[in-house]
Amino acid sequence: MGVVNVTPDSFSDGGNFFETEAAVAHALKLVADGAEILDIGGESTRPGATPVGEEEELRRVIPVIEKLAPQVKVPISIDTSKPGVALAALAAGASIVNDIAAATRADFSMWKIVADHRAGYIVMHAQGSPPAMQEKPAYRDVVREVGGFFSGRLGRLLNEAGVPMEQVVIDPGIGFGKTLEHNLTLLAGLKTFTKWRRPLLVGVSRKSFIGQLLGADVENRLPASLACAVLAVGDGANIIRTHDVAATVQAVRMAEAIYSRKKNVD
Ligand code: 7PJ
Repeated sequence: MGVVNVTPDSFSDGGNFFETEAAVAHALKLVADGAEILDIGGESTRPGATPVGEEEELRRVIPVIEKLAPQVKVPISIDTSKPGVALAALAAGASIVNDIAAATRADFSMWKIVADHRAGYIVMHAQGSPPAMQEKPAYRDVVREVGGFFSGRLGRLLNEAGVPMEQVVIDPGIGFGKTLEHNLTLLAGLKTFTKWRRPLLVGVSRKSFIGQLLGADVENRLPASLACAVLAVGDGANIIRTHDVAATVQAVRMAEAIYSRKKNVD
């Protein structure tokens, strides 16, 4: 899954022609590099980031999805916490909702939209919401608690909103309300999350826990991101969310070739 950020700080300073064109061009490059899903996001979820209003988020992402959808065969996911943005994105040609606020969602409107559109739905774990989530993350047993969240949520999606399991991807939400120790423990325990028999998504690309462990700044985290991706695939991850598609595809393809032979000899 290739990341396409449509935020003014990554391109120009308004939801204008150039910003849209740059995002579309970037997305097409990611597909050429081997991305099999495009994740379009218009709101930064970095810890401490200021939230973006719905109107502004729509202005950023919808023109990109409208332009991109007719040009690509890969599914487009919308990275959003807002039901209104998800709805407009599905109408514009997206087919997956990447719900980064799945854990704190109180109302059912997002799930109803997913059910009505028969869209894919990424249920990502988080403790708290982006502005404050890194202030004091706390778990007794992070792998158990994230697993408990998936169990509860898959049941509610089906029973309360009519979203069948087949539409759902699970994601432990690396970096979302987690300390360095929590992130490493989740990655070490990833195999546990294969028991739901749903595709497992992992997003580690350039994240700050890599900087915390290794002291690498954000431009120099690719080797560690690839190490995480390779290990995650070995433990059953099916989708790797990344900014660096070409490098990640190469690392993951090599890992898969070796892992698949390992299974044959056990
Ligand atoms: C994730 C995401 C992730 C899913 C971001 C960043 C933060 N969506 N959106 N999983 N991370 N599903 O890329 O640093 O891990 S934004």
